[in-house]
Amino acid sequence: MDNLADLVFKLVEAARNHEEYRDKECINLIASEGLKSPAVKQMLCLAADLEGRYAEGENDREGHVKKRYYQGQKYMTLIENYATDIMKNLFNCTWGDLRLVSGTHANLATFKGLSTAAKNRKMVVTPLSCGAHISHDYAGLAGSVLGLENINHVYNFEEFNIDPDKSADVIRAAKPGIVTFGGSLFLFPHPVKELKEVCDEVEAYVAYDASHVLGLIAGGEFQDPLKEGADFITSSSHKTFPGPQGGVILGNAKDQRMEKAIKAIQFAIFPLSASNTHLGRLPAVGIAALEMKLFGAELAKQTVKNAQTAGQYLYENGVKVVCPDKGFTRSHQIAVDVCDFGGGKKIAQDLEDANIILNKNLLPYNNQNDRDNPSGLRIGFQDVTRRGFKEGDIKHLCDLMLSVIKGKRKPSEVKEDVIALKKEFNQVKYGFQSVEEAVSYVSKA
Ligand code: DSN
Repeated sequence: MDNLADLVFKLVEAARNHEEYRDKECINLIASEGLKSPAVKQMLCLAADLEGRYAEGENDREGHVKKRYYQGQKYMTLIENYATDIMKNLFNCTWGDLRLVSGTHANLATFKGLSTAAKNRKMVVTPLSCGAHISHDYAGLAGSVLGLENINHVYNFEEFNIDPDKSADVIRAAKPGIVTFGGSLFLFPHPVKELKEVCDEVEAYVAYDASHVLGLIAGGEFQDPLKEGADFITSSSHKTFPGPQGGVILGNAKDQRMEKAIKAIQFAIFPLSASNTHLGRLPAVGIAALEMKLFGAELAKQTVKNAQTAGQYLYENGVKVVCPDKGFTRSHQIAVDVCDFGGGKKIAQDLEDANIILNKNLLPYNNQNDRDNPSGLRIGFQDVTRRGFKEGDIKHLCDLMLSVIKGKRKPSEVKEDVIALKKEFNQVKYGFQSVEEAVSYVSKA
């Protein structure tokens, strides 16, 4: 091992190099990463003291601070209440909780809370192989941490979606306490409204993991799960919703059934799964929510348009993009099968060598034991869209990708073009350049 001085030197150098590499020289197509505006980044810096403080205790039925166990909280309480109210306003609901440090934490608290509020510990979920997040699965926190009994929705491989009729039969037979929707490979809205009646019939709580699509929901470009009948949204705050890394749970405290569940979820947050809740990110969440309120519709529309444009263009140029008959996607992502070109692992690496960053992905019909070499790629367009890419720019980017995928050019040559393209899109759009600009905008509105 290096001596301490060398380690520190290398650590600082790696951190600097990372900023240059990923922020300035690479094009980011990882579907789970968001792009924060300068105002959101500035707000994070302005909240530097808050980042080191402690707050723990109980919240009330509006998601406001009820009790804290430390002194010195007077502004921290206001900050938490205001940020929560801004998110409630954006998603048109009466209760929210921002104390979660990630989307997985939001799922942990929600599934734990609902498993005590619900009549049993059975949970119907999307199969992991079909795009559910690992936290929904028996192999992840739902099964291995919380000991919930998982039963799978029936998934239609051709539609890339849950089969509503067959899943209704599964729910009717299993009579679960919880039904979940949403996930990580998430191309089309899930059948929430179609399955709401049967969930009510068996008295199941409905939780919808919106981590990937929260920004699209805010922009009105994807199904609104609460309107369609979900009881709770669980989400991270840093994917298509371009805030700082964190988590959120949203719902409506509209009756005794919901109040019982909210109380159980709040208990699952504190004291069960969080002590300090990392408040330094909360002012920045509020700024990101304001940006989504003002610019979210335009951003979400262009994001989906860009994803569909890429789907169409790659497909027309000989790459198997899934679901051509369905317009490829209604979200920020597309899924591509590159088995004809060497598989997901090889192509993701070749593209990384060309400074185009995305992830290999198992597709539902792949051998699920061969996680290292799936045939798929998952490609997300939320980052490039926020940098200002329109349809023509997306086609240009696809041309660069195609030249690598088809082996027509060396990745190291394409890399120079990628760095040049990235330089043309070095500003963040659909947001504010500073906190002052955000404040002055709302005060004039
Ligand atoms: N695993 C992440 C994703 O890429 O979808 C979500 O936590």
